[in-house]
Amino acid sequence: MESLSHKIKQKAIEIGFDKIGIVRAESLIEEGGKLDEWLEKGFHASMKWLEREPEKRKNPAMIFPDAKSVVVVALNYFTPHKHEESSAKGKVSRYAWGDDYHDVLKEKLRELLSFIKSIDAAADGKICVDTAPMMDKAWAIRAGLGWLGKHSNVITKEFGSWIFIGEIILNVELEYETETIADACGTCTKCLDACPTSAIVAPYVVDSKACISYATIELRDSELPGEITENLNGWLYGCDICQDVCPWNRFEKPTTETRFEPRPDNVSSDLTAILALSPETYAAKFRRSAMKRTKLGGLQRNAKALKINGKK
Ligand code: B12
Ligand code: SF4
Repeated sequence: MESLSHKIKQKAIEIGFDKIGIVRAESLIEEGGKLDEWLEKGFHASMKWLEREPEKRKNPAMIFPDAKSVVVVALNYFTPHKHEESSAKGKVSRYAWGDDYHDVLKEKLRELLSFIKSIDAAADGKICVDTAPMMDKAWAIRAGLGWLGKHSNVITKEFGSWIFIGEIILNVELEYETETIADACGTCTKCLDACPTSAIVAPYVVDSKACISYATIELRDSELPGEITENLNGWLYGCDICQDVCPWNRFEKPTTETRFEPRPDNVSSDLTAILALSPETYAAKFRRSAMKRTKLGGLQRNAKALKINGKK
C-alpha cells in the first residue's frame, strides 16, 4: 500500500509544485546559531521583525505545538522574459513580475493540506509562506531540495535558484528524507564578484544594509543611501544580479504557473509613469502583486533615485 508520504509527494506535484521533501520537525540548532550571528552583526539592518521571537524561527513546535513533520515545497517562478536596457525604465526583479507568490503558494499549500486531511482525519497543519517565522532556506536544504548558494539563495539542480519556498508543519509522523544535496558552488565566486555593492560579505552571508534588494524593497527611509543610489544598475524594485550571473541558472526552465507571467509594465517599468501614480492608481495597479511591499512612497523614491543617477 502506498504510504501517506508518497501520496503527499504525488499530490504536491499534481498541484503544480516542482519539488517536495519531508523532514522531521526538529529544532534548527546549527542554522539557528547562524541566524543569531547574522542578527548580532546587524545584517538584518532595519528589519526589526527578524529580531522578534528568534526562538520561534528555529523551532516549528513554537509555531504549531503538535509539530511532527515539515513538508517543504519549491515552486519554480522563471518566465522567459528580459529587461529593457533603457534609462527611462527601471528593472523589476523577476520574483515580483507576476502575482504575489505568497498568495499563489498559500493557495496551493491549502489544497495540499486539505488533501492530507481527507486521507487522515486526525491530520492538521500550519501553512507557512512568510506568514509564520520559519527559516525557509534552512528547511529547503534539510528537505533535500537544493543547497545554499554563495549568494545565500537556495539553488536546485533542476531549476537553478528561481524557486519560492513554502512549508506545511504537520501533526503526523511521516517518512523523512535522509539525504541533503551537497553544495555544488565549488570554487565559483561569480555572485560575490558581480554584486555591485559588495553585499555578499562572505560566501553564504548577505549584509542587508548593502543589498540593493533590501534597500529598494524593505528600507522605509525617504531616501536611498548614497552608495546604493550610485550602484543601482537600473534596478527599481529588488535585484537579481547575483542570481543572473550564477552558472546554475543555465538550468532555468519556464514555470507552468501562469500567474507568474509578468503583468504589463512589470519587467521594466516606465519611471515617469511610476512617478505619476496616485495612491488610487497605485493600489489598483499593484493589487495582489509582490511589488506593493515597498508602498507607493518607496517605489517613487526608487524611481527618483534612478532618474537622478541616470543623468550622471
Ligand atoms: C529577510 C529576507 C531577505 C533579506 C535578507 C536576505 C538573506 N540573504 O537572508 C533581503 C531583503 C536582503 C532579501 C532579499 C532577497 N530575497 Co528574501 N527573504 C528574507 C526572508 C524573509 C528571511 C531570510 C532570513 O531569515 N535571513 C537571515 C539569514 C541568517 O538566513 P539564511 O540566509 O537562511 O541563513 C543561512 C545562511 O546565511 C548561512 N550562513 C549564515 N552565516 C554563515 C556563515 C558560514 C560560514 C556559512 C557556511 C553559512 C552561513 O546559514 C544560515 C542557515 O542556513 C526569507 C523568507 C523566510 N521566511 O525565510 C526570504 C527569502 C530568503 N527571499 C527570497 C528571495 C527570492 C529574495 C530575493 C531574490 C528577491 C529579489 N530578487 O530581490 C533577494 C535575494 C538577495 C540575496 N542575495 O539574498 C526567497 C529565496 C528563495 C531561494 N531560492 O532561496 C525566500 C526564501 C522567500 C521564499 N519563501 O521563497 N530577503
Ligand atoms: S541582490 Fe543584488 S545587491 Fe543584493 S547581494 Fe545580490 S547582487 Fe548584491
